[in-house]
Amino acid sequence: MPESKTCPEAHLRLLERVHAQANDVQRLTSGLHENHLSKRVVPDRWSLKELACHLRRVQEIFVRERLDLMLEQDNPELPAYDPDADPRFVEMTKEPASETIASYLEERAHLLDRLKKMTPEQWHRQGRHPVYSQGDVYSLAEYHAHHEAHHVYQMYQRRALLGRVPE
Ligand code: NI
Repeated sequence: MPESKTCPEAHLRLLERVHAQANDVQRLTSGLHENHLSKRVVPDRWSLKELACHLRRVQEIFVRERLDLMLEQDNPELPAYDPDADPRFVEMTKEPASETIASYLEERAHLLDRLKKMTPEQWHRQGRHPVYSQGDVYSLAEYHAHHEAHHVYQMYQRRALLGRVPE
C-alpha cells in the first residue's frame, strides 16, 4: 500500500488520541488532594498517583530511550523497561503528585509538537523493540498509546471510587 496516501491521516488520528489521553489524565486526577491521590482505593493496586507516576515514566522512556534513539541511529536495539525495578519510579511516588502530573503534561505537549513536525520518513524509521521485535516510530507510538489507555481506564476506576468523576 502506498504510504504517501494512507499515512498522514493515521498519524493525525494517533496524535489526537495521544492528546486526548493526556487531557483524561489531567481530568481524572483533578480536584483531589494528595492524600486522596495517593490512596490505594483498590487494595494492593496502584493509586491514582502511582498510575500517574507510571505514565510519566513510560512517556520519558518513550521519548528518551526509544524515539530519540530511533531518530538518531539506524534500527537501534531499544532497551527494555521493567517498571518493577525502576528506582526513579519509587522516587517519583515520594514527590507531590501535582508536580508529576504537571511535568507529564508539559512533556506531552513537547512530544506532540515534535511528532507533528516529523516527516513521513521519520515516522517510519525502524527500531528493535524488546517485546514486539521490529517496528517503526508509528507502531511504537501506537503501542505506547494503547498501553497508556489501559492505565487511563484504571485511573477512571480509581477516581470513580473517590466520588463523582469530573466532566
Ligand atoms: Ni504499564
